[in-house]
Amino acid sequence: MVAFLQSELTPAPARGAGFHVIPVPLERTVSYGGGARRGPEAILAASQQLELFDGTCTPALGGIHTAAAVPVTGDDEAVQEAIATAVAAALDCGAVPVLLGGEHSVSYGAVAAVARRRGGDVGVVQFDAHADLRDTYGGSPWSHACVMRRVVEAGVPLFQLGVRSLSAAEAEVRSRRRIGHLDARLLAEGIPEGPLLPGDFPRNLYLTLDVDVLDCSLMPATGTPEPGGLHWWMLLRLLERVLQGRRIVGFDVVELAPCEGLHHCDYTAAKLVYVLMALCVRQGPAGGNPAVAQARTA
Ligand SMILES: [Mn+2]
Repeated sequence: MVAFLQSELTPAPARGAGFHVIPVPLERTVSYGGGARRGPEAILAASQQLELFDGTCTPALGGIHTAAAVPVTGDDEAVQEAIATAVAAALDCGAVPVLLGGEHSVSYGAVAAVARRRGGDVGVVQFDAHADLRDTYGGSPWSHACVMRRVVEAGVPLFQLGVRSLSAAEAEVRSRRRIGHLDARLLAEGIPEGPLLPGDFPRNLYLTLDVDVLDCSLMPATGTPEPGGLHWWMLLRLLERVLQGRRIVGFDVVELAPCEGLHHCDYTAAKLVYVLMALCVRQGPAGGNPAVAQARTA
């Protein structure tokens, strides 16, 4: 596997890098189209085409280290623990962990590691077509369709954007657990005025971006595509609005299932990763890494 943006940069060593890119080629509980295990490799390959300057800053100057892919061969608990270990290693280096999925289940181990480190002072903001709040799916509690249920059960606050597909039981979980949300149907009318997150939502955010939050015309290369999704500038505006007064302490981009001939999807996912790195730089470093601050002024 090539390193993220290796075409433009000498890959940074783990210590001192502002970002640790962590590939997690997990594909275990596919419910419709397959291929998510090839997502990380496709994002890394497409990253070679990115422009270093994103129009506002040059996030790559913060130093990007691409870690070894997380082993995904053990049982579900072992895989989540391996993900948590890789994320903890990034946090130990003062870097922002950047996970490349793989199916959405990978977020759980990452959120667990970040929450452990932050003493629970972290909230998850999920961009997704689906609520992913099922108790079990296809017989597994570790299915991609259950990952946010596991997160809220761990006591981590959750806010959802772009959802347009959920079961009646998931809707009930949302209201019982008071999970905040801005669904795609409402966002189609425009982004509401005022703060998007509740005032008491944690200041430290872990962002999880399921690429199927994007409209399926823009992002057909995903396991469970849904019409009526977000378009590029809407997604970027939402990210900026959500981050006002808050900061990113880790993020993931998941569920890219590359399709032969649809290379714009791989590139869109890679660009999303880089846009999120730029937001980290603009909003302030997660781990206090001076390299990220340097990229802000460069
Ligand atoms: Mn999802």
